Amino acid sequence: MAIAKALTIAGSDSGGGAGIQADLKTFAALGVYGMSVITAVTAQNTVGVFGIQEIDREMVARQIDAVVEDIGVDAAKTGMLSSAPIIETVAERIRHHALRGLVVDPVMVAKSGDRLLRADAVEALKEHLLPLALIVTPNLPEAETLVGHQLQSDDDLRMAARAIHALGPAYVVVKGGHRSGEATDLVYDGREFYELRSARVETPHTHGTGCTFSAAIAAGLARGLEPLTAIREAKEYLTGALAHAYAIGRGHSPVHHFYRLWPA
Ligand code: PXL
Repeated sequence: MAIAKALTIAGSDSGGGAGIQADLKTFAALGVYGMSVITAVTAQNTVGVFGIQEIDREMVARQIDAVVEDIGVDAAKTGMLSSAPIIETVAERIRHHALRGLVVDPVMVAKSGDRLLRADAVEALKEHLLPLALIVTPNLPEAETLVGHQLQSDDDLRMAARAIHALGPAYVVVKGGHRSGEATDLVYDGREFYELRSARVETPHTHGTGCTFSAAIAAGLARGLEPLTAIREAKEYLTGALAHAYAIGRGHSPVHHFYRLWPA
């Protein structure tokens, strides 16, 4: 059987724990051929982000064209997109190539608190990219930004999932990592709600968790899994990667992408 191929369209994390680097490690760990379109380069480590340089939109488009026209893409994810022009370019190329199986991780802020999406680009994300998404994976603060108000109760979360679903994605996953107690993810497919539960892993090493989760979903989709199965398997993979995270650097270290292959 031909190997499944997944693409990440995201920012580079020089520290190797988030962004493109986390995505490619996740694809490799899950047995999928990985490709990357870089939207921005960050100078970053486990402590913080020390510089961001965006890639010209023409160069972003050329990277997408190059991999799609030769290698092919079974599923894709987007991560850090940085600006409205980059979002518009990515959305236009995704439509042009009729890419399917798109997971949108609406990355806004790094673990260190540094902005990865310009404030004026949130509208572009909602208008141009979310309508193309099969699955969108906001954390709690991202869901609040997408709907424009704070979310507290379980009812608030369900209302938000409905509102985000109305923007276009077939599946909305509101991640539980920023909530208190169990790390319960709320999934909405336009008809039903599913609560995916897992015990919270107590670790300071959470750099790149969102990137890893959305990349793992894309890997599952590339391998032909149904969306809900891909989401469940990604959560299981991420929980293990968090449980096996090891310290590297002085700040928030990354998860252990290869915990199923070698001990840290
Ligand atoms: O986890 C969000 C994220 C996405 N992309 C890049 C990042 C981060 C978080 O640090 O650095 C490049």
